[in-house]
Amino acid sequence: GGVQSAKAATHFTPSKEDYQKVYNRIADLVADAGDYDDGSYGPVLLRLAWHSSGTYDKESNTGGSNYATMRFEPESLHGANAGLNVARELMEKVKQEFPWISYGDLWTLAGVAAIQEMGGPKIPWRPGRIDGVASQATPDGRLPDASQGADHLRQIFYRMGFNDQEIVALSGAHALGRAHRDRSGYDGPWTFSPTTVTNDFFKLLFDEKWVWKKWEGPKQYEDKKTKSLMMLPTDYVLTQDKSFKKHAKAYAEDQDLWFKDFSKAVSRLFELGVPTSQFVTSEPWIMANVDEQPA
Ligand code: ZEM
Repeated sequence: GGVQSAKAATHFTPSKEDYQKVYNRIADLVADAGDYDDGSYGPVLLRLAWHSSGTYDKESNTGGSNYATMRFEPESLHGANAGLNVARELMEKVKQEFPWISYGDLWTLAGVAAIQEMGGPKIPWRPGRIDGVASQATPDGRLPDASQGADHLRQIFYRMGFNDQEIVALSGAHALGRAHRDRSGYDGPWTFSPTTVTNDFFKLLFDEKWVWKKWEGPKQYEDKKTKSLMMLPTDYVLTQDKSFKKHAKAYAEDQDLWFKDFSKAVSRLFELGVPTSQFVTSEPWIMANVDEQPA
């Protein structure tokens, strides 16, 4: 009736084109990283999107990407989120330019742009997350602990509603980026091309010989040959657990298969905790890469 239409008239309803503009702005920032890490903000943006989504608990239906509660203390100070201030501050610039977008939509769209612009598969995405309040923040301990084994991975990811195949598919994100001494305590990249999405994480897991790194830091593996790559205990376990290994091998042998499964799992990950009724479209969108658009 009248109330509804009056409301619609006074509110800006962004279209897919408006979200594409945000995507494009994020893509500019991803590429314009100067000397930061390996020359891209893509990996740290993907990590922000993942940590804002991976707090989901299906039993209590709390956590997930809906409210972007990592903006608030103490969640912003949780050990697992160390270093993500870099990504949040970067996205703050985009928020200034497009104040109508919610933080949850902004951060997950940044994850999508990061994957797509670094050469990964298309990640179906749709907007609808709303900004929450500090009391909706999740307790510490919901994100995985890299020092643990297969039981822990299952406990954490089953809680989000994922199965073994999806755990392995999602873990392939470690093709990207690196660990930082002053963030997690771990050190180094997983692959030789940390700003390109490839299935090299899986290939290297099986092709290289992994030995414990001899150092004062937390227990991590290094490749015996070059000593320049790393694996976390939770990464290496993907080659040890029978069920994980089956999927990891399949992804090592077939990048297309991994792209397909990774896309599906990430798309779901980014929607955890968002009520279906909040989404503006029932069919998720495929955002265009920068190089697919007219210059
Ligand atoms: Zn990560 N991850 N992750 N991850 N992750 C790190 C870095 C990155 C685990 C983990 O403890 C760590 C997923 C799953 C899991 C990325 C994406 C995704 C780091 C290093 C650690 C310790 C942080 C640092 O020092 O900066 C564990 C235990 C996981 C369980 C399977 C999933 C799922 C991801 C996305 C879908 C990315 C992109 C990075 C690199 C960040 C950067 O700054 O370069």
